[in-house]
Order: sequence, then structure tokens, then C-alpha cells
Amino acid sequence: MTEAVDRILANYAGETPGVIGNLRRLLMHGTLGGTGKLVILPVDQGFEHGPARSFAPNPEGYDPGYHPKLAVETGCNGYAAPLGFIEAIAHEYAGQLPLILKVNNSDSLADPGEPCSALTSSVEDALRLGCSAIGFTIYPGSGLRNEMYQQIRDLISDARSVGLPTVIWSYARGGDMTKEGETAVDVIAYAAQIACQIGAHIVKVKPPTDVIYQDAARRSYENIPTGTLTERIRHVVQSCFAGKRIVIFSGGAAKGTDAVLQEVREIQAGGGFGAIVGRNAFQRSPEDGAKLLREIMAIYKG
Ligand code: FBP
Repeated sequence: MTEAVDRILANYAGETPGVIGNLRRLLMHGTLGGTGKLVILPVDQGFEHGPARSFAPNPEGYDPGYHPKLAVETGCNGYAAPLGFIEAIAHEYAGQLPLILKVNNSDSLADPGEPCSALTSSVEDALRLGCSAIGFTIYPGSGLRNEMYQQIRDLISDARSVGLPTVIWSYARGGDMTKEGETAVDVIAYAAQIACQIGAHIVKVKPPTDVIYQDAARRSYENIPTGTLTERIRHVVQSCFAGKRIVIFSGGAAKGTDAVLQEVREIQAGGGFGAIVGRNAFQRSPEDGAKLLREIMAIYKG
């Protein structure tokens, strides 16, 4: 244990020992183990975006064995994926790499109007596969958001009872939300707060942009600095119970190395706890993907 990890876990003091133990496992694992920072490799894009959009840029990624190997070689804190990918590799990696089972997923074959992921696996599956946490996506703003909030209430409670923490991917979308609104700083902060209030142990949101989406929030933001990404990250961290809940930020669609690293520097400067980096890692060649993950971790290590 380290002071940084002790400090974070003290904020979860009301939790069961099993949940705290698994959070500790995630925080103590890999290159960033003990620093209080996390880099997680998520590979649910095959389900969410389709196989070719996800894996054609680096065909090695079609193989479920590719991703946990990349995560282990580069020292990621954990690996998150839907049931099929986890079932294909758990016998080899459970106990060697913290696994996070994404228990709901949605496809992008048709515009759902009001998005709502399907439950695709269970807490029992996570236990059976030796996972360290479950993952769940909510879509605040969707007409079906209340259904998702109620589903996750039950799942968090089931997962907690067997000692598993919950990571919530919180993406505002649906309703009359615009594309620009989905990443507006007020919307990201609100989505992060909702995930914390629902009981997420780790929250995952997209990096916020310098846009205020809700007219009702505009005045409240007059004195909140949001001009730089660092400032916006700081505000999102504050919105997660004044930094008492772990909040990490996603990488987004593949982009240039300089842009990824600049974003990571600002997440670090704003007090973010780390990143979930999917496409930017596995869509590069094996060497380049591993190099980028190592560079990202070096920044978080300070
Ligand atoms: P990326 O780094 O590839 O963006 O992955 C992070 C993630 O949260 C994935 O888990 C998820 O599939 C994806 O983003 C969703 O992205 P989008 O909202 O663009 O569909």
C-alpha cells in the first residue's frame, strides 16, 4: 500500500471489504500501481461500433487474446470488455490482470432514438470469470435513462454484496441533446455527478469541451474557469464529490500521438485519476500502441 492509495481508499470507507480489496487491486496493479492513477484498456468497441470499424486498422485486434496481452505488456491497471472477449481469455488472465466485465452494451446498427444498452452479462458471470469489477454504461439525457438508473441500482447492490466494485461509463446522449452538448463541460460534470450519486466506485466520462449546453446552468458557470482543458478537468473532478470518487477520462477516436499526450497532460494537471484508452491504443500497430500506452503512463507517473 502507498499513501496515495490509502488516501483514495479512505473515501470509500463505507464500502464492504471485498469492494475495497478489488479497488485496491486495480490501484496497485501495473506500471501505475501505488501512484493513485489508473490506465485501463477498454475493448467493447467491437460490440459498440462493429468489428471492421474497431479492428481493421490493426487486424491483430480481432483476436481476443491480443488486448489483454497488450494490457499486461504495457502495465495497464486493468482490462474491460464484454462477456465474449472476457470469456475467451479469463482462464489465462484472471489473477494476472484485473478484469472488468462490461455487463451492458449497445450496438450502432440502427439509431435507437433514445439509447439504452441491453444487459448482456451478470454479476455471476463476473464472479465466475474472476473479474475485479463490473462496468455499466448509462446515458443521462436519454428518454430511457430512468430505466438504466434503476437497473444499475440493483446491479451495484448485487455486485457490492459479492465484493465487486462498479465502474460507470457515463455518456450523456439521446433526447434532444446535440453532439456538441454531449461533451459540454456542464453536461460532462452533471453526467459524472449522476454516476457518483448512483454509487459508482469509478466514473468514466469524455474530456469536456469549453461549451455550456444548458441555459439553466449558464449563470452558475460565470465564475467557474473553463477556458482550458485543465480547468475543465478540475471542475469535473470537483463535481465527483470534491475528488472523493475516482474519475477517469476516455481517449476517443484514434488521433495523433501529440494530441493524445497533450490531453493526458491536461487531465493530469487538472487532477484527473487517469484514462481509459481504447482505440488510440489497439488501432495502432502493436509496437506503436504499446509505445503510446507507456508514454501515457509515464505522464501519469509524473
Ligand atoms: P475509446 O478510447 O476507444 O474511446 O474507448 C472508450 C470508450 O468508453 C469505450 O469503452 C466505448 O466503446 C467507446 O468509448 C464509446 O465511444 P463512442 O461514445 O464514441 O461510441
